[in-house]
Parts: sequence; C-alpha cells; structure tokens
Amino acid sequence: MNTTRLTMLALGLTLATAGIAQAHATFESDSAQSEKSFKAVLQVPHGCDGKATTEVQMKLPEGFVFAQPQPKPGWEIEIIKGDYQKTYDNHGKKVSSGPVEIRWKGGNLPDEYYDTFVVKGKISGFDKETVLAFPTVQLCGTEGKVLWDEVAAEGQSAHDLKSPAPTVTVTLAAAGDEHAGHLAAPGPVMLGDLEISGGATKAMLPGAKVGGGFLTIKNGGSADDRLVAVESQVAGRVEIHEMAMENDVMKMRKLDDGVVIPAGETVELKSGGLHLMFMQVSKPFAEGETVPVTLTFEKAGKVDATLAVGTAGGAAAATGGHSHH
Ligand SMILES: [Cu+2]
Repeated sequence: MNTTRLTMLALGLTLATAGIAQAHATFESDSAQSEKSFKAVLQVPHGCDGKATTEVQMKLPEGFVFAQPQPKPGWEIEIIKGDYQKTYDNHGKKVSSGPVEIRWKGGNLPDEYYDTFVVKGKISGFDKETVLAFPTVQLCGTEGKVLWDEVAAEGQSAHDLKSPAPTVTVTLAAAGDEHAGHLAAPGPVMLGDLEISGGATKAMLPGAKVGGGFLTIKNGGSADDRLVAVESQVAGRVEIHEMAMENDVMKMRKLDDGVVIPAGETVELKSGGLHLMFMQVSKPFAEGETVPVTLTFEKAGKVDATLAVGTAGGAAAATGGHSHH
C-alpha cells in the first residue's frame, strides 16, 4: 500500500467518524411511568473512533430498581450491586439494595454495526416528573473510550451537551386509567399532601362553547402549594377564574398566577367564587357524563381528576356569572 492510499484512507475514516459523532447513545423509548416497569433499551450507534466496542457500562439511577439485564449472546454480563438511597416495596417486601450498575463485557461490536443493550427494572418513588440519567461508558479494547455521562443542568437542554447520558423522562401514573367507568362518582384523588374532591360541572346548552367547573382542594401538608394550570382533552383551554365585585358589578377575572392552596387549608372552587372555565368546548357537557381534567400544582406536580356533569339548572345556578363569556 503506498502513502497516498494510506492518507486517503485515514482521511476517509476521519470524515466518517466526524459525520456520525453526532449519533449519541440513547434509549429506544425515552419516557416511562412511575410505579411501572421500564425496559431500558440502550442503542449504541457506533464504536470509538472506528474501533469496535468491547464493553458497555451503564450506571442505574436512584428510582430505577430491581433491575435485570437481558442475557446477550457473545457478551458476559456483570451486575454490580449496592445500596439504594431509599427503600422500595417489591411485592410487599422492603428492599433497600440491588443492582446499581450493569456491565456488558467481552463482546465485539464493530464500528459499522448498531446494537442494543437491555435492562428491565421498575421506576419507583417519584412524586413529580423527573428526567433520569443513566451515565454510560463505552469501551473499545484498552484504548478507545466514549463517555455518555453528561447530565443537563436545570434549565439546560440536553441538545447542548456534547456527550449526553441516555435519559428517560418519568411521568406520574395517570389516574385516568382507572376511571373508565364514567358514571362512577369521582372519589377523592390524592397527590402528595393534596386531596382533590367534589369535582363537578353542569350540563351545557346545545352549541355552548364555555362551561364552568368546580372542585375542592385540601392541603394537608405544611407548605403552601399553588394550582397553576388546568388542562382537559374536551376543551381547547381551561382557565382559572374568580368572581369579584368591581364597582358594584360582579365580574369574572382570569387568574394568570393560579390559586394558592395554603398549608393546612381547604380551597373550594365553587359557584359564585373561584372556578375553572372550560373554553372552546368541543361537545357540550351532558348530564351523567364526566369531564376529565389534569391539574398542575407548582410543587406537587400533575394529577388527573374527574368532574361529574350535573343538571343544567340546579346546583348550577352556578352558571350565573358565566353568561358573560
Ligand atoms: Cu369564568
């Protein structure tokens, strides 16, 4: 082989590596639900600067518990155990230690191939949406090494990182899964120290686009929280309103900062006072149905709740002020 060919070959390699250096090691699925099992499928898109991958080490974050790697032909698997920071419930058994790192060793994954490395575990112990990072090291023989260990700081985008750790976004279990039986009266829903109950709304007239909603929020904790946003799949948007006297006229006002739920107190969203306002309702609420809402609290996070649709008149003399809309 002459010098020119060697140079070209080297050049070609450099270009190829530069081109794919953008492909990070990531998970096939990047979202998971708390208190559910999660199959972390790590995708390794290339080797280290052209060298074949021979080992992959993945650290498991707190909250990804009872981990079990999937056997992988051609690779030896080492499970490193350690203490969890918290204690977890495994089918009634308290567990405070388990796998904290998985190492796939002695394999050979050429640079031009792609492969996956699988660990199943349970996502547990979260009270708010959380991004979990799994710092990973990719080794290529004794020389090559790629670290996938950068974790985005709060407010920073993972896209700004050069070698981001694979992450999964943990969301809280949707209470919505359970209330399929739509005639059941909505029971209280708990979210941390908050108890949400008494969800109600009224049947709307045909063609109506706006409806009010009511519920009671009890804060059993020692810190104030704040209802900051409400969403519903049945409305284009949901606002938080209050009724207030202004120059002897009862007016509705949108609360852009939401509603404070003081520690140890109960706040009622009810007729003639604070209420939810469903705007751009796609199909008028009908008596006997339920309306799903997702409430977002500043500290406690998100929770699903249900409003029962009552008669148009009755308790709904509530509507009173809503005719303004
Ligand atoms: Cu209103």
